[in-house]
Order: sequence, then C-alpha cells, then structure tokens
Amino acid sequence: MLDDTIAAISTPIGAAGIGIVRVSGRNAIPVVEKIFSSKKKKMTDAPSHSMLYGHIVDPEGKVVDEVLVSVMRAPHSFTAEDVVEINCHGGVVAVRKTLETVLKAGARPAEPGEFSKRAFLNGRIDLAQAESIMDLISAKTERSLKVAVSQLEGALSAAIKAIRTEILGLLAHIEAGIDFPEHDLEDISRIQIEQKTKLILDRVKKLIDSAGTGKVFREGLKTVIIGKPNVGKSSLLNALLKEKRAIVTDIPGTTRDAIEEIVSLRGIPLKLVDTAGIRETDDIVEKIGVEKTMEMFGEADLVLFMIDASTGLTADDREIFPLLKGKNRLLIINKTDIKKDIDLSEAENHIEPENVIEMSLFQEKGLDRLEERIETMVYAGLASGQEELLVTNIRHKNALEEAGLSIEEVLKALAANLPTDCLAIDLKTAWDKLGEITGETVEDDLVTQIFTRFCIGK
Ligand SMILES: Nc1nc2c(ncn2[C@@H]2O[C@H](COP(=O)(O)OP(=O)(O)OP(=O)(O)O)[C@@H](O)[C@H]2O)c(=O)[nH]1
Ligand SMILES: [Mg+2]
Repeated sequence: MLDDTIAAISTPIGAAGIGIVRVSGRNAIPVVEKIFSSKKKKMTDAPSHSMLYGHIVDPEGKVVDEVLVSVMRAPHSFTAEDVVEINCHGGVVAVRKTLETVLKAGARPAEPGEFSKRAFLNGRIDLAQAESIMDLISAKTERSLKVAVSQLEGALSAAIKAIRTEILGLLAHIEAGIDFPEHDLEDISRIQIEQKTKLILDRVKKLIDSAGTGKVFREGLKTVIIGKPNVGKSSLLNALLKEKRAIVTDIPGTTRDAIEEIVSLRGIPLKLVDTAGIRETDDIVEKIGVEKTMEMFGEADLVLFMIDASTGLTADDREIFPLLKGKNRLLIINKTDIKKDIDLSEAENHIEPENVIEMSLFQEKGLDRLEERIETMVYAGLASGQEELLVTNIRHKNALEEAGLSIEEVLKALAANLPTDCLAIDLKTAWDKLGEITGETVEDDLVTQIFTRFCIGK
C-alpha cells in the first residue's frame, strides 16, 4: 500500500489566492512530470526543496493552470516519501481540474489523513505526534496551539517513553529473579521494586490528572450562561466576545434560540452559549427556546448562573438552584450598579462564596474576577508549568488509565507477597498500554481508525 502514489487537494475548497494539490509516493515526481510543462527545467533534475514554474497540461495538450511546483525528496518531506506540491490558482475549478489531471497521470486519490499516516508508517513521527496535527489545525486559541505544537514536537511521547524505559528496567530486574527461581527475590529487592513501581504510578497519574485541562484546550470548555429573562445573559456574551453578537433589549424573553460562540478567555477556548431566559411561558417559540436551554445545560462543562441584583432572588431563580447540583458552576450577580446589597444567605446554601461573582456589565465590573475564577478552575490540580505536557486526547487518557490499573495490580501483588512472575505480567501489560499512545504497540485497525478522522489532504 505504501508503494503507490497518492494525491489530494490540501487547501480548503473555494475561491482563494492559491490552492495546493499534494502528491506523495515513490512515483510522485515522474507522475507530475508527465503533466508538467516548463520551458527551462525538468522536474526529475530538480534538487530537493526547490520550486519550478510552469503549466499543468492535460493529456489532450490543453493548459489546465499556470502553477508553481515544489519538489521535496525522500526522506526530507512531510511523509518521508517524495512529495510534490502543485500551487495552482485558487478556485474550485482550477484546483479540481489539476487534481484530476494528476490522477489520470497515475496517482490515486488519498484517503483522509493518509499523508499523516504515511509519515507515521515511515517512522518520521509517532502516533501521538500524528494525532497532534489535527489538534494543531483545529486549535482555537494561542494556548491550544502551544499545547498541540509541544505534542507535535514530542513532549508527550518523550514522557511516555521515559516511563516505558523505567518499566522495562523493572521487568529486567524481576525477570532475572524468574530465571533463577531458586533465589527468589530477596526482601530488600521487593522493597526496591515497590518503591520504583510507586514512582512510575505517580508519573502515570500526573499525566491522567492533566487530561481535564488538556481536553479543554483541545475541545474548548462548554460554558452555558443561564438565568431568568432580562438578567443580562446576552450582554455577558457580548462583553466576553467584545462584539455585539446577541440582541440585547430590556424586553424579557429577547433571546429565543441558543447562540454559541468561541471565545478566547486568557487563552482558554470557551464554547460560550447564551440561552433563552428560563421561565414558564405560553409563547410557543420561547417555550422551545427554554427546552433548548435545558438541553444545553445538560451538556455544559461549566454553568454561569446569572441573577439580577436589582430584583434580588426571585421565584424563577429559586427553581434553578436545584438544577446546579453536581455541576461546575459560578453564580453571577449582575446589575450591581443599580443595587448592591442583596441577601445571599440563601444562594450560599447552593454555591460556595468563592464562586459568587458580583458584576456590573454597565460599569464593566466583575469580568476580571470571572476570568480569574474560570482560569483557576481549568488549571485546578495541575502543577504550574505543566501546560507544555498535557494529555489532550481521550485515547491517550484511556491508555494511561489502563496502564495505571495494571501498575496498581503490581503493587497489590507485592503487598500480598505473590510470586514475582505475577508482577511481570502486569508490568508488561502497562508497558504495552503506554506503547499504544506512541503507536509502538498498536493494532493496525486502530491506526486506520485514528487516521480516518483526519481531513483529506492532511
Ligand atoms: N443596569 C444594568 N443593566 C444591565 C446590565 N447588564 C445588562 N443590562 C440591561 O439589562 C437588559 C437585559 O439584558 P440582556 O443582555 O438582553 O438580558 P438577557 O438575560 O439576555 O435577557 P433574555 O434574552 O430576555 O433572557 C438590557 O436592557 C441591558 O442593557 C448591568 O450591568 N446593569
Ligand atoms: Mg438574551
């Protein structure tokens, strides 16, 4: 399968300055050479990482497009194979037609993620690095990008490799004992094994703990603003977005449909949702809006419950309190410019004081505190400076958890004084599980599954 030459459009389809058709494989250069016409140079003579000017010409001799072609020779390319990238004039037709011509000349259409898959199969990057490419493409804030880049550069892979090396060392130690059963591991040795195993477990757990934060950077923190009508929910969305996205009026029931926007809050990507105010209503559109609010509420990672300082707690607010149970939530008391002192004793039965934020969107007060609280929540439990090493991918987290369980089994076996070959089996399982993250011990099916989630042309 690695023998054939693949091609795909690697830029988004639509009108643009340029569009790129990428070709990779053993015959990438001869295939493109067949349809490339240049007065001066031949592509087969071109050195690696050079560009040639010319035209793509179809088999009937008609010019398809004026192009610049870059040639990257194996192994110094994205896929570690010969790669040719044809820079066409952007525009749906020119790029499609160029791809068609390349396919006729002997390439086959690339599957989604197939270029990255080849980079993995050819050993240029490991699986965790390949997966970070998609994160990099979809990064919504600079911090998300930083996390993806450090994974692409191998930060996570290096951490996993280091843990695997430790496990291997332990295995060697134990297996030496297995080979000479008459000298069962002495007590002192068991203590050493236990200490080392605990250290390994600790490192695995730290990575698992980082996954909550990692998921936020990869997927965004779904943050839903709820409250009764007219408290200022849409005004908060607009303030955080720094644009007048949602309609704001003094008429209760203004927002009917949920509005979702990506906001970068101190670099943390929030999927911020403004919702229809929750109240009993006979208005059919508003009723559906309220149902949608409840749906959004169910999916929220964080709920911002807003109340109005000028009215104090009302019956509508009281109905919302029980819903907040078990949710990450902040209570926002808006419109403190009208009235400041409201009785919060009742609210404090439901929400911890540090999660109560006084706000006046009119006076732009309270937004800093809100940002600070959200930032603290996202980083909770994370060692400072660990941002470079976050587990962002659920597949990686699952593998780490399974490895962690096996390592715990080792500790249990040690405590129960079980024979040493039992320890070796669980350690080997942990070693395999960690290898799945970097792709060293992974099944082909899983590799295929991972890359089909990529986009075409990547
Ligand atoms: N005094 C004062 N008024 C505010 C403040 N924030 C918002 N408002 C006003 O409150 C009214 C309602 O604001 P919205 O943002 O539309 O409220 P909402 O919660 O989205 O309302 P619905 O969409 O109807 O549920 C508008 O007239 C705002 O200008 C504030 O901090 N102080
Ligand atoms: Mg609104």
